[in-house]
Amino acid sequence: MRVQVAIIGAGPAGLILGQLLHKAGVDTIVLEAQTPEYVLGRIRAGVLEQVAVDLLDEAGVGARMHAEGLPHKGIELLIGGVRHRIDFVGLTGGKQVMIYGQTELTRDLMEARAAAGLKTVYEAKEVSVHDFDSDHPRVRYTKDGVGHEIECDFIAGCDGFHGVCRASVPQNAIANFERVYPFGWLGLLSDTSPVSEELIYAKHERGFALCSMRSHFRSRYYLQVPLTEKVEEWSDDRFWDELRRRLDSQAVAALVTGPSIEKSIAPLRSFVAEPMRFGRMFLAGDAAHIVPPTGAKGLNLAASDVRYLSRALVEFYGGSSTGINHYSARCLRRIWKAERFSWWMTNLLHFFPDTNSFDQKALEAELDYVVHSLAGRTMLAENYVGLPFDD
Ligand code: FAS
Ligand code: PHB
Repeated sequence: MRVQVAIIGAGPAGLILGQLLHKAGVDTIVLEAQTPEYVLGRIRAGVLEQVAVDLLDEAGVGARMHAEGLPHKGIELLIGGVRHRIDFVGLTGGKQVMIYGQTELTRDLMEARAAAGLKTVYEAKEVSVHDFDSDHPRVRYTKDGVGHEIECDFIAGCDGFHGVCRASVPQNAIANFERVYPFGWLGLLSDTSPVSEELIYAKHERGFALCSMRSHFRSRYYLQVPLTEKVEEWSDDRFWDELRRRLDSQAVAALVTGPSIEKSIAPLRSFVAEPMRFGRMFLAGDAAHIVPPTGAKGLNLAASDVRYLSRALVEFYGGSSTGINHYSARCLRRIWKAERFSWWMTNLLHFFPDTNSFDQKALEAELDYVVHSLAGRTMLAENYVGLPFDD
């Protein structure tokens, strides 16, 4: 089989790329290790930057997002029991974010790809990538025990942090930058009305908490927990009790509890692999970088990479290699700004058990400065809503 671009991974990065290339007449195949149900069952991101919203519109999959998504004009920081609103619209000249779950976004993309009759192989096993340092890369996989080989012009490694593409790059050709945090996020999804109109990021001596949502009827909550915690040790009641301890009386009074429909613990990590291009193979999304979810950047960075990559590949087929030659540098400049913001938000809002007392006090002073300074609130707001592209 031959295609122009073989996309590994049917998460947001792979599916958005597939849609954008399809609209430009570039033929693709998507190879996904899991079933569609498994991919949709992973509860992940909830916040879309305007650039991601625009890209989904460009990909032709924005209708349900605009119908069901919730535009948000700010967030609240709850620090020492005091709320500080970060007014996105006022601080960024009108920018805002869209609350729309990654699960729904992925469902929309899956349906659009199927409706267009584009080839996607789910449960593709033993995927391997070959000769990406030549002009004739190939991808191999098995499906139902039958081996297949795909000849292509390019391989898009959209296969996430544990994927095969980055792992196939020789060690001496890639540099990894990483920070692992000494805690995780215990997340709970419930069909209950959200505790507030906007997201609440709470810093508490017992640990960080986040009150988010997916709609007016479905809420998403997170608690910072030690890495030693096991999700099976957290009953719903224990979760709700701990969340109440970290919120103010206004939120506690408004909290509607109910049975969890999903509960999981995610580790927190900052990670970047450089470069993101290896001959005819490009990494995009979590395959190349990971951020702690504190800044709500993971999915948005995947969209950002794919915006650059789709344009570069279309340019190549139009006769210019400028885009593919600049892909890695352009992505990394934006990625590192989002990595810095996510690392900064994580340091400011979490309780670090082993941080020395001076550093802890300095972080508290920094947060106090940020929420009481126009410059500090503006910096937070313009990074949270998403920095402009410097195309
Ligand atoms: P993904 O990991 O979503 O997709 C990669 C796909 O490749 C997967 O479907 C995988 O099955 C497939 N794959 C892997 N190896 C393969 C192989 N060898 N062959 C074929 N297919 C293969 N971001 C936020 O903004 N907010 C959040 O709250 C948030 N929470 C998260 C919680 C968790 C537990 C995780 C892991 C991530 C979270 N993220 C969050 C980040 C997340 O949203 C990612 O940024 C987003 O999924 C990135 O999309 P992709 O790059 O497409 O990677
Ligand atoms: C979510 O709703 O899942 C969410 C929102 C904001 C974050 C992280 C996760 O910073």
